[in-house]
Amino acid sequence: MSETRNEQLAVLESMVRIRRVEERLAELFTQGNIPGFIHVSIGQEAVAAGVCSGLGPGDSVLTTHRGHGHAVAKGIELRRFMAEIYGRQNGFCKGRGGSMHVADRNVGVVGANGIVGGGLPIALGTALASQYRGEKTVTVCFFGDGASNEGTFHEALNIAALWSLPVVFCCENNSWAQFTPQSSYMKVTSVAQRAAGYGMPGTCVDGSDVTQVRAAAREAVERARSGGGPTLLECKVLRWQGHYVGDAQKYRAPDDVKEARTHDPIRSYAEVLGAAKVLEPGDLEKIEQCVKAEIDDAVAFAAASPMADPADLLTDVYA
Ligand SMILES: Cc1ncc(C[n+]2csc(CCOP(=O)(O)OP(=O)(O)O)c2C)c(N)n1
Repeated sequence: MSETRNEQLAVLESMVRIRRVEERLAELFTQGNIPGFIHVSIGQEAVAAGVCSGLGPGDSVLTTHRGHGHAVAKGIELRRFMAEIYGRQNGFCKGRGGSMHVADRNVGVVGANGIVGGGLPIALGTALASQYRGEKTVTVCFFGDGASNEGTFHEALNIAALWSLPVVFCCENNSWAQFTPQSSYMKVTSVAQRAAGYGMPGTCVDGSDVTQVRAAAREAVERARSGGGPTLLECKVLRWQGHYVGDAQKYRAPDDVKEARTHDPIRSYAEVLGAAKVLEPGDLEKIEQCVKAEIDDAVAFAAASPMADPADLLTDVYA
């Protein structure tokens, strides 16, 4: 499928926005401006940007504790996103959720989730609602390789296949679950292999290559949208940083970290677009400037917003 220059530049811009947002979050967290924990996806941006580039505003996304990139790529409003992470009243959850609980239903960000594997059953809910109403919208559920060992993963894939639900299960496999390497918690090396056990297609791509991610995601989204049921899409990525901001990764060989950082999805896509004369001199600088201005504005908004009020603790709760 041929695509326009603007579409390709938008994908590059999306990856740059994710990277710069997370770099800023890490900086603000280290300075003590942000409560709780922050998990960044630096180095993994091609998955969020690539998959979300094929979705429309009516499509839904579920994400994880490492979910800033997915929310940003889906178009979350940066001001309220930042205010939520700052713990401020203007945040999407009035500052009570923080980084692991951002959500913006206006753009289909159903929610991040601090419970590993927690998004999978919720994705069945949005996908079932879409199928029931005949809406032709798709749900993408992002999760990690660690989450693919939770019961929720197996239950969700089974029902999704059985009911042909319009969902794409996107496993962002960075080969670590906190401080444990993948080989210590699962026998198979590829999560996509597990698709066969549930009767759905499983695909595995290089998640550092946004072109590959986009092609595979497009096929999976089209299958879901046209009533063909779910797909398990595994994107193999490399984790540049620790599990959370502040984790020095002492449990990892320094060469492994060094090697991971040689796979830069932004640099490689910029090179591809440069060689094709899609990216012209000055384009990347313009993208950087525009993204910086958006982030500066969002941070200023968050910092000026009132703190979440402890007196509101019991409002908006069910029981
Ligand atoms: C149900 C549950 N078990 C354990 C944890 C603690 N925990 C937080 S993140 C994480 C690792 C998740 O690994 P993975 O799914 O591969 O995602 P990644 O962090 O690599 O993006 C664990 C075990 C949790 N939050 N929820």
